[in-house]
Formats: sequence, C-alpha cells, structure tokens
Amino acid sequence: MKNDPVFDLINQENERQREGLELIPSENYVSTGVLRAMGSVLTNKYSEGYPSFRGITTDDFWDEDKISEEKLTNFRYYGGQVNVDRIERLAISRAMRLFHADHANVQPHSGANANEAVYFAWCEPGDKILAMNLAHGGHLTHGSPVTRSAKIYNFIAYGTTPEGDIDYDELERLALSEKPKIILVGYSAFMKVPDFDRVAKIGKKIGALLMADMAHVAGLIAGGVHPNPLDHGFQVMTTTTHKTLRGPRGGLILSKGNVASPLKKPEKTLENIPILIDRAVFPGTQGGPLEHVIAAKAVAFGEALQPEFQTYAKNIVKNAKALADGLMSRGFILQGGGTENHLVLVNVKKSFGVSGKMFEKALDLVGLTLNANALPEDKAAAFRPSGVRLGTPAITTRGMGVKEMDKIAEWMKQVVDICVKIGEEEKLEDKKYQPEFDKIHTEVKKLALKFPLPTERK
Ligand code: DSN
Repeated sequence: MKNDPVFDLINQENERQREGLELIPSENYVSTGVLRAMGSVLTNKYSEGYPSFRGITTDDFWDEDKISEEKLTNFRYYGGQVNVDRIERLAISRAMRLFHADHANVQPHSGANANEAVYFAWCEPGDKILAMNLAHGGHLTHGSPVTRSAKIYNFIAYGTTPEGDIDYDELERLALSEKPKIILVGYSAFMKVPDFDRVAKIGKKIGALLMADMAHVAGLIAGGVHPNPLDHGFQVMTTTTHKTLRGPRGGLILSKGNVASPLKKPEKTLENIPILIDRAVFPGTQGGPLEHVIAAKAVAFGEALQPEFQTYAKNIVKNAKALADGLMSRGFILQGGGTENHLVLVNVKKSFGVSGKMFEKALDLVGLTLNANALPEDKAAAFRPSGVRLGTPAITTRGMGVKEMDKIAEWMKQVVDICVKIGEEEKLEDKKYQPEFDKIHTEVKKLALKFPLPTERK
C-alpha cells in the first residue's frame, strides 16, 4: 500500500521518543542491533519446539563448534530450522551465562506468559501461590483477580511494611500456615533489594518452589549491581527482556535443575523444573516462537555480557538515587524514603495535594513521561492513584547523569506548582496555563536533543 500512514505514525513516535524524556521505569531504548534483528526475515519462520542441546556439558554449551551433529538434532515440528536453531541456542547460552542458570527458555512472548508457564509447570488447579499484594507494589500477573491465573490458582498475598520493605514476618507466617506450592518474590513498584536468602530459608521449610519475577531489575542483576535470586536458593527466575535488560519486548524463564530430556513425561520434582517449564511454554501455553524476537534477545544478552553494561547498571542506580534526592530536597515525599534500585515512587497527594493522574497528565504536557501509580494506602487503587512511578533506565541509556537528574527534579517541582495553582485535572488543558507548560517543554526538548537515542548514534 502506497503512503501507508502506519509509517508516518512510526516516524512521529520516533520523534516523540527523541524529543521527550522517558521516565517510565519499565521502558528503555534498544540498540540498532536489537532493532535490526527484530525487523528481520526471521519473522517468516515457523519453529514450534526447541533446538536440542540436551545432555551437552556446560562447557560445550557455550561453544557451538563443540556440539556434535548428532546433538544438533532438533525437537521441532517444521523443517528449515538450520539457522533458527543456532540463533535460539545462542540466546539460550547467553541468557544462562548472564544469570548463572542451568537452563533458559527464551520463547515466552511476554513476562505475563512467562509467569503463567511457571504456574502451569508446577501447580494443579486450586493450588496455593504466595505473592506480593498488587497494591503494595506487586504485579497483575501475581494474583490479581482479573487475571486468568487467579481463576485457576489460589493466590495469597503478603504485603510491605510502612518503611516499604517486604513484610518478611507476614510472608513467613502465611507460608507456614498456608503451605503454598510457590513462593513468589517479584514486583513492579518496589524500591528495596529483597532478602532472597531469608525467603529461600522459609520456602525450604515447606518444600515450595522459589520463584522470582525480576522483570524490573533483570538488567541490574545482569550488570552485577543487584543480587541474583538463582545464587540465593531460588529455582526459577522470570523476567521481561525490555526493561533494564534493554532488549526487545518479550519474556524469559531461567531455572536451576536437570536439563536432560527424558522422552517420557518428567516426574513433577523440583529437580525437573527446567524440563517441566519447557513443556509448559510449548505446547502448554504457547504456539510458534517469535524467532525474530528471540534473535533480538540474543543480541541484547550479548550486549549485556559486555563490561560496558556493568557501568550502565551502576549508573542507573546512581541516577535513581540522585533523582530521589533532588525530589526529596524539593518537598516530594517518596515511598520507602528513597530507592535502592532504578525506580522512585512519589506520594504526590501527600506531598502537594495533587493526584497522581493529574501530575502524570501535566508532565506529559512538558515531555516528561511517567505513570500514575497506586500506593498501599489508596482505597480505590487503580482509578485514583495518589502516586507516580518513575525511573532511570531509559535516560541513563541516553547518557544522562546526576546533573540532568537534578534538572528533571526541578522541572517536576515547577510542574507540580502549576498543578497546585490549577487545582483540578479537568482544567489542565485551559489555554491560560499553556505558556507556563510550553516554557518548561522547550527546555526539556533542548536537553533531550543533546542526548541522542542509541539508534541515532554513529
Ligand atoms: N507493565 C510493567 C510495568 O510497567 O511495570 C509490568 O508488567
């Protein structure tokens, strides 16, 4: 189709990303390599099943030349897999190396699919799963009643303390009384570093599967600035690949255990978790894998294995702390009093009497993108959130540092002051306030354009 408007809209989105500052903590800017792999002819290929690597020793696993022809026999349902198998094996071996795992399944289309496959691998309908309360920073796929998993399994929630840490005493009490099949540590709005050892000790007492959904901090784990749950007694880690990990939009499951592939159905033991997970992803919950996305995952994992990625991860955390300090020094009250990772949760209501949604919309007007977020005390949670959530993975990718974080905090204070003056969300579009927003927007744009996206760099 000639002049298809889709391409115009993609160009406009590219401009929006260039000219604004992306502060949503779950977003990032990918490299040209990741983008190239995603937009490749691999999208034409069907490849249900898996490339075979069973029984290959760890050392051989890294080096494809050492894999014998016989072991290259695949478990696929279509022909023409010669290149796809090699690409998927590269993605698997790089993911295993990054996260110290015995096995990686790189096929989940998203983090939600990854989580659902783990539940399906280990639980029977009605089994109990203990996970963090959504209103306390957990995630929709960890038991929100609106999800399919919550209709199949019986989720029980632990919360956080007023200081913003996991309520480990409550977690332990619930684990011992309810005896869940899975204990899940994972979140999308939590600023502390979890004590994985403590949770592992509790899980071992009751024989539960220890699962960590590290979607938000996977890049920090890969960069060595956040502990890896698989090094602390957890058997399974799920993640998305597009947040701090800076890859394509998708999911990943890492696990510890036996990777040999028995031809008959494996017994449901913790040792067999990697095999149970493979069967739960395909054919259990998904069909054909997205090999173009898997290739882009392989590229991103390759990038994350480079020493520069460790510097990137360190800078994400350094910038988040600077942003938190800049906000607190201007009167913003932060949940948990600051941050130990990449994200900050601001109680805008308590700080300035402004709702999270109004602040989100006002910041959109000046090119600062973040999201309104419910806080534990919010009763009508998702609809009238009191907070906003923001983070530093994307702006750190652009090369920004501590000085720019202070500038962003200053703009946020100027915007909240305008919101206080306006009073009501409905009046945000009122023409009389536009010049004040426009002035800040011009400054934001000027700064953004000084820091090109990775895809613009030579
Ligand atoms: N939607 C993601 C986030 O923003 O945290 C979680 O899936």
